[in-house]
Amino acid sequence: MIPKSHPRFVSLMTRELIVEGVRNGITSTHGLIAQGRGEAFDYLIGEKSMGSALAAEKIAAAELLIARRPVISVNGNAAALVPAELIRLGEIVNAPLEVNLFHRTEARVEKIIKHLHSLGAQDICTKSDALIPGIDHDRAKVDSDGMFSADVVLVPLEDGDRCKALVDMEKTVIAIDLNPLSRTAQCATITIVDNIIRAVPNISKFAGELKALKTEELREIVRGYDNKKTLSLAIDEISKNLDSY
Ligand code: PTJ
Repeated sequence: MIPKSHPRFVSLMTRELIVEGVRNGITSTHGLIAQGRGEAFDYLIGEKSMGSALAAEKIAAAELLIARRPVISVNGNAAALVPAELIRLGEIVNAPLEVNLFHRTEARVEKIIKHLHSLGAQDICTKSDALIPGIDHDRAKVDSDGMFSADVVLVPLEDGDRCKALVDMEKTVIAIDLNPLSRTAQCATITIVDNIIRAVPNISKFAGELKALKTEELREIVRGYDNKKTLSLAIDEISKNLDSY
């Protein structure tokens, strides 16, 4: 039992969720390594949402609201860390969830779908009847009515190859990745350099605030968005944070 007074309470509890995810067969063992890598970047970031991340989260919310067919991709780490928050975001922006795994096994897909249903998810794309072009074997499997035909896809902790393949399909790809240098971060349309545990509630908050706007007003918000600039601002903010030590 980790006491709330522990200075690293949030970080340690997040680890617990990932470990529990692995124990329950939801998260892949590779997810532990991914989390460790993410933690290292979060440490450099200062474990808070940077200004550049908040700006990207607002743009992401607007894009999800503008979308005709938005889809939220859920992998084993996301399902362990923020399942209820992803369901809530899906409800706010009217986007189904779709379980999409890098280390895919049908057993894990089923367990994650069951887990999401048990938390109240109503709208989950469950078919795997289409393939993302250019990606080999199981990692390419998607739902023809879900990610395959989506115009905007939110991909937390995505693999670089698949991120690029989704961009090549001319989708707007919103990535959440604590590493601003990763291939995913570099190739996504919108990169949110933030921890998924902060990013998803932030996007929901912005989406709630923007929901009443007309589509043209939302388009005005996203107009001129420059992802290279966002990434460079994120790196600047990390450097400044390091300079303060
Ligand atoms: O459940 P699966 O099979 O789909 O597998 C999921 C993982 C995450 C294991 C898989 O996609 C993978 O191996 O990812 P990578 O290539 O290790 O990339 C994970 C990226 O996410 C890295 O750039 C990490 O810095 C970042 N990351 C890790 N934890 C977090 C994070 N970004 C945001 N929030 C986190 N909590």
